[in-house]
Amino acid sequence: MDMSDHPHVDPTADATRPRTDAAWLAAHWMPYTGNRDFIAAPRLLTSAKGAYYTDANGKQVFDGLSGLWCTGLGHGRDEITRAVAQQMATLDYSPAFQFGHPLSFELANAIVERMPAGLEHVFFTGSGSEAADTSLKMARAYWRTKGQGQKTKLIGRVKGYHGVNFGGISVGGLVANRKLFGQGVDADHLQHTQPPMGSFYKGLPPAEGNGGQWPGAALADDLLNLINLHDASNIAAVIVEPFAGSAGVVIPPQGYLQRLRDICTAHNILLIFDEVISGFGRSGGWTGAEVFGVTPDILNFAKQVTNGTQPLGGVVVKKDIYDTFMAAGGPDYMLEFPHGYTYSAHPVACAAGIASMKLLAQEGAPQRVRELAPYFEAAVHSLKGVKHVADIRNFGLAAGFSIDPLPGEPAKRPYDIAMAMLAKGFYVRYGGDTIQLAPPFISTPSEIDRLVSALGETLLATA
Ligand code: PXG
Ligand code: PLP
Repeated sequence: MDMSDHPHVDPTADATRPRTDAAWLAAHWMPYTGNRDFIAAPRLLTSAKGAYYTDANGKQVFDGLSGLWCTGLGHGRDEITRAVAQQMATLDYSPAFQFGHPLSFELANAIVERMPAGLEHVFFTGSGSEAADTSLKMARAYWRTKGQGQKTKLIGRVKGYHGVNFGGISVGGLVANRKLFGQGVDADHLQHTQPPMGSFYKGLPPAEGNGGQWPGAALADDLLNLINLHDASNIAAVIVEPFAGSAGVVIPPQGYLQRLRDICTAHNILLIFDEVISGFGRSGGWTGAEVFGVTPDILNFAKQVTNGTQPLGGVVVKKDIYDTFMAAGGPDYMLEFPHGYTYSAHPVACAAGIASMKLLAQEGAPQRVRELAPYFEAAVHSLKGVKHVADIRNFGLAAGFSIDPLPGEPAKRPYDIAMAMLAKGFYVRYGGDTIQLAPPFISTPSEIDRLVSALGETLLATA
């Protein structure tokens, strides 16, 4: 068959440079991407080392978001590369159901060791979205197993992000992620905790707010309103991010998470922390739970667990939850939880996870973040008062900037800013009316300075 006039075959292609013609690029429908814009001006990264990418033109780009919040140790870490290569050559796959391999147990124990006391059993998934839906199904099944099958309603939070599967978007509170998709899973939402524009709080907003203008920790009492409305006998779980990443880095007021914990405990509702971004270093501890001093019943992770090198996520549960399923499992040959993925605890992903967890510990990554965080906080807040900056929020090595919207086009200016930053050699995240920074844990103070001053210059130059 002659393929020479097929649009996907280009006989004139230069093998030394990636193809970028529209017909070629359109074959991949890219996720969360303006595909038409990308095809018109492709942004192709071809290699990465440490805190920098190299793009298809050979230009160095600082990784101002650690990939998508997942490569805190920097790129191209030899220990992870070797572990993955060796695992590929030794056991590239083994059936996830009814069989095991030693690495998943090693990784599960390494994770449990880093969890707050009480979270003892890890269920592996392939991503954060799968972790979210797994945790929600676990919560419902837990109550049904205990004879309280009417406890099905799930409570999320406005501005929450829990991935893109049906459970996750139902509890999620970013409307753009939900509005195209119709009926989801039965859920309701707490108010968000984002302070009014112009608050410029550093770290956690105060418990009692700003002269009474801002309710602070009392926002958690919104859960009592939802309990009044739905009754706790119908509610399975509350799921929140300790601090919200995707929404533009939204930090809980002091005391907020503890108050949610207390209300959940008093009303027999499970509390789920989605730590896909806050976990394994970004918050300045192994978990946000540890840093905020509040332990959930279920904790979700992904991203940083493999330093982004392999898709892997999971759900860690309290002993009581695991024991409840085991006790209700029927005869021993029966399975206790009819759920799992072909790639749950994939051996190669587990190898990457074990190597990453070791590196995080060896390099004291959570502590390094804790030490760097005040410097980062001072740097990002130095942009207070700069053109277009409506608010700045930060925690650990994460910061969100709210950008004054262009009339009718709230997402346009952040896009323009991110593109101008890229032209200067800095990758930053734009989403909604925000710009987000999450530099690698290995960043130096001078790299943080360069990133923030480039952002300052870009803001001044943006229309
Ligand atoms: N929960 C939380 C809290 C997340 O942040 C997910 C679940 C879903 O994980 P997966 O692995 O299915 O993508 C996430 C992911 C961004 C951005 O720039 C955030 C995420 C993913 C991609 C981009 O805000 N969060
Ligand atoms: N769809 C079909 C037809 C399948 O056979 C399977 C798994 O066997 C799935 C979806 C689920 O895939 P995964 O386990 O990778 O989530």
